[in-house]
Amino acid sequence: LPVLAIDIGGTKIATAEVSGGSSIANRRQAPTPRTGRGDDLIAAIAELAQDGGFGAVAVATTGIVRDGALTALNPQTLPIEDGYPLASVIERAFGMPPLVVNDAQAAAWAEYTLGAGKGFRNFAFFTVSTGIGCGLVVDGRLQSGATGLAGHVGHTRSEPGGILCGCGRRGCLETVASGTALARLGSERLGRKVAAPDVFSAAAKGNGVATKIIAGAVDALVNGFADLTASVDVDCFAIGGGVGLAPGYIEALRVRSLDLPQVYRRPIVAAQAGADAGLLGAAMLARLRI
Ligand code: BMX
Ligand code: ZN
Repeated sequence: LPVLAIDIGGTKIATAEVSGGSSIANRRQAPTPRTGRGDDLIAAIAELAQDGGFGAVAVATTGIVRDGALTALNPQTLPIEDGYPLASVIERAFGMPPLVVNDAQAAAWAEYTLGAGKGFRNFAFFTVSTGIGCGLVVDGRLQSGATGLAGHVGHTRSEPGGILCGCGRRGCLETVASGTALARLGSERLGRKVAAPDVFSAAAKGNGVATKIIAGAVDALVNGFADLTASVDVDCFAIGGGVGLAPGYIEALRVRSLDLPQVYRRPIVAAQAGADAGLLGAAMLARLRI
């Protein structure tokens, strides 16, 4: 029987049926209800997925997952009540206890097992989307940590004295380089309300302000990679997410990384499972658990 896989992001929710490890069918998606109420997420999922006929249910979600409960580290990325009992609510809706894992951790596992991270023992996957997520495989093991916080590199300090992040710290990488950050910086500096893709298209048309915003984000990310490499000696970085997979973005990261001292430089590649890595990784982890 296929696994029902659900990916809850800050911008969209996707569901799909995953069979035989990596084949995806009936992929559907809808905007994430950003109401702060967990039950609204469940209602959106129930609209997308039919119930029944599944061997397991797997959920990848933005935020910190601890014992099946979901808490936002940055409520601006996904507003949600603290400790929302996601696993038990999904179990009630779909009739079986789901596997629940952070979205970037799930995607890291998919990329490590069958995608861009294959063959590396220490591997990092970054999603640059609404927020900045990161999943880490260290010595062949996916890291989630005792409280689910492992890999939240989007909340390491990038800009001392920078703006307050939704997590409560100042100048987090996520405040500088996420899709949300690009939209905010773009709106402030371009003098009109823009979304992250508008900043990219302005830069593509030669707008200097937009080009500078993206360069700042790229620089912050590459230095985040260097910090992580200094911490756990990452062998390879794979990049996903709507911003991360924007045309030219990975090349910009590579070019900027050439300015780093050689010792910190690592391959930077595109995630192979693309936008489905979270769905696939969660499904794979659910199968491992069975
Ligand atoms: C945030 C954090 C991470 C998540 C990352 C990417 C929340 C709600 N989320 O740093 O757990 O992995 O964003 O999330 O605190 P996405 O929604 O952009 O995929
Ligand atoms: Zn933060």
